[in-house]
Amino acid sequence: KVQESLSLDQRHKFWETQPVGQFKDIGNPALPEGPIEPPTALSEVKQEPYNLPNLYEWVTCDIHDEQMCDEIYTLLANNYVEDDENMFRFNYSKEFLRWALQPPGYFTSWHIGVRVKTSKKMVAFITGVPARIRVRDEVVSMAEINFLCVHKKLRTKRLAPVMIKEVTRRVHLENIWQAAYTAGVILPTPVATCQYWHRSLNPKKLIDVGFSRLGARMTMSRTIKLYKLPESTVTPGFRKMEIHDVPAVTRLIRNYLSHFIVAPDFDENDVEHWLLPRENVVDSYLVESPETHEVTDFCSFYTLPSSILGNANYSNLKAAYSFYNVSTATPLLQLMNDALIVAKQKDFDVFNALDVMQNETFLKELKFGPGDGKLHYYLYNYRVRQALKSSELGLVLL
Ligand code: NHW
Repeated sequence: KVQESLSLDQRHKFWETQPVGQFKDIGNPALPEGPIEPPTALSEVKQEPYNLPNLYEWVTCDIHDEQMCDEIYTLLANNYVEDDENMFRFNYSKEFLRWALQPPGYFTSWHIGVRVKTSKKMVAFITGVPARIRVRDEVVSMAEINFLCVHKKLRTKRLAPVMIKEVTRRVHLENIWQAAYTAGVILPTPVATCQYWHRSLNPKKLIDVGFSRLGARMTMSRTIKLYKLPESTVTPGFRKMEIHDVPAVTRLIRNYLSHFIVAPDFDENDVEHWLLPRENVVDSYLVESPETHEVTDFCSFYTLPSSILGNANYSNLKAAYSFYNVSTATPLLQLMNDALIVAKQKDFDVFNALDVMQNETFLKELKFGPGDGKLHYYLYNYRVRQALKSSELGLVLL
């Protein structure tokens, strides 16, 4: 709480210049919802890249290129997001990065690196991918911005604002004027603030590496028993999603997401890309009614391990992140319990979920515990009049 009020008075030299909701405008009823600035003519978009400090150069990253993919992977594995205590750091896999960066209609020009001119070492990165995102009843073409990273040795030199302006320029060149992104830090101005919840699958390891602690009056063996799950799933007709399920899953998801204020507008191509299972990247299951063969329910999670920093026994934490889930016939609680069971079978250590969509209805009952730290959702050049509740969000970014 203290942190939040501090941040509201802080000056944001860069963000104050950008078309985003400003702190001083919070709650001003005179400001309309929608784009903050109108699009400009494409001919008026700056044609040359922004200037970088002299030692550095821009590079457009072809993620198909194995060596390029290695360089990006290494930059992120060593310099991307850590928890507040610097005990864990996201370790996105190369297959994951290829998936995240190449959805239908992606632009290579939005995958932007910065190299040291002399050594060619990759020292910074930012990406965008195109998405149609609905806000209330408007479907808006946006860029989803992710993987902003500056090498640890180059921090606080105002490189991030240049990276953000450059990706903005390249998004504008494709005639797109809005963006969505999430961050753990407070910037002007969140459209919603969410919390992560964690469900232990391998409590002994989680405690050993300092991810969680033994509860009060708990022993290790009682804790292991508390989190024990059945060997196999319980819902009849629960199975892995296959390519022929794409039309049915698309219908199910579209209908479900229509209930939220901000949500992606998925078509069949998007569903095939984002939700068809990919080994070690994304897992999706559905319930096919044994009687009618109708697809009635769906659940999915993505694989995002974290490096464990400075533990003698373990170096990798295997985490599953809840993605999109829809229940129409199976209670959501039972569906998600089956998701936990398959995640356990696949040897994940922990199952994470945000309190978005209807997730609050199962978190406590399925023994998720609240995490520290928040995740804030932002829109660029799109004002929403009032901050949304996390349960009004139907969007999960990677
Ligand atoms: S959030 C993950 C961000 N990455 C990390 O946390 C990795 C570890 N940290 C770093 O690499 C998911 C650096 O600390 C970074 C900042 C690079 C974060 N978003 O260069 P300076 C995403 O990738 C502002 C936005 O000196 P630095 C989403 C900060 O408030 N802004 O800092 C990305 C300050 O501005 P202010 C952020 O520590 C969304 C300025 O940067 C930010 O060396 C991007 C300081 O720059 C963050 N996470 O580097 C926006 N963190 O005004 C997309 C700091 O306050 C917008 N800052 O003075 C849309 C663009 C497309 C529009 C299309 C129409």
